[in-house]
Amino acid sequence: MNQLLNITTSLLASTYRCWHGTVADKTTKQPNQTLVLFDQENNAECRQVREALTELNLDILIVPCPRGGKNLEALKTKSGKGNDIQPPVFVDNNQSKAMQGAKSILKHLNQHYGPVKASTSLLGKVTNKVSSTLASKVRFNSGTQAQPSHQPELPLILYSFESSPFARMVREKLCEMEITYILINLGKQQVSDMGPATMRWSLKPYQPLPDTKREAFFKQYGNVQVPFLMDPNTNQAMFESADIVAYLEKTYQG
Ligand SMILES: N[C@@H](CCC(=O)N[C@@H](CS)C(=O)NCC(=O)O)C(=O)O
Repeated sequence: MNQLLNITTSLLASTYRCWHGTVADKTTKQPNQTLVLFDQENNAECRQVREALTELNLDILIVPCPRGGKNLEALKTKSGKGNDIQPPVFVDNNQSKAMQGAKSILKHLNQHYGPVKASTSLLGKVTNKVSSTLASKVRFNSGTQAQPSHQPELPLILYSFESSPFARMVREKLCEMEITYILINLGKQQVSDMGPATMRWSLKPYQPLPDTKREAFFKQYGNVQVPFLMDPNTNQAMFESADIVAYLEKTYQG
């Protein structure tokens, strides 16, 4: 996709979702056992789960399950449910629970990790479904279908937050290539986190909230910007969505 169209449609996708998945809880809490999400980036229900994860400030291991890919087949076989199982599937070993579908997952997150905004009225539910489906359509369903790739040994690490138009492009590519990654959510926690890293909504020098993942990132890299990809297989780390996508294609395509 042409870069201007790519950015415009990704901005539109976040706008259709009213920028859910932008603001994160101010506390950093993480359960002992890694949470796991069998995910399809452009699936409307998966999007709702990832929005909640950003808002709860939780990190998660993402196993991308695009259509026509090996991961989806493995999920169908291992679960013994065949075509009855579809992403999102969420595994929480802290609670010895696994579940499928946004409704059950959001209920579980709400019960164990903090309040999750979920519409209860019929109108709210329909609007939610329609806006998430529109967000998928406007991206021409990127991040849906598997592409030929070979897998790294160790999961990659992606710093992101759900509504970031730039991080979305990287997540779509990771999904199409079925590359498992640790998603570190760096949602916004105060007004001065808003805007691009180069044009913040504050005139004061940027300072993240203390004792947050943002502060740890800032101390290490001197700024906070997503997407940021780390590949422990090659010891590469980089900012810039276009560079990350090019790196993934060069390193893992085919
Ligand atoms: N040119 C960069 C732009 C990245 C960017 O502006 N990211 C925004 C989020 S969409 C950001 O990091 N804002 C600063 C922040 O969240 O603190 C790219 O393509 O990756």
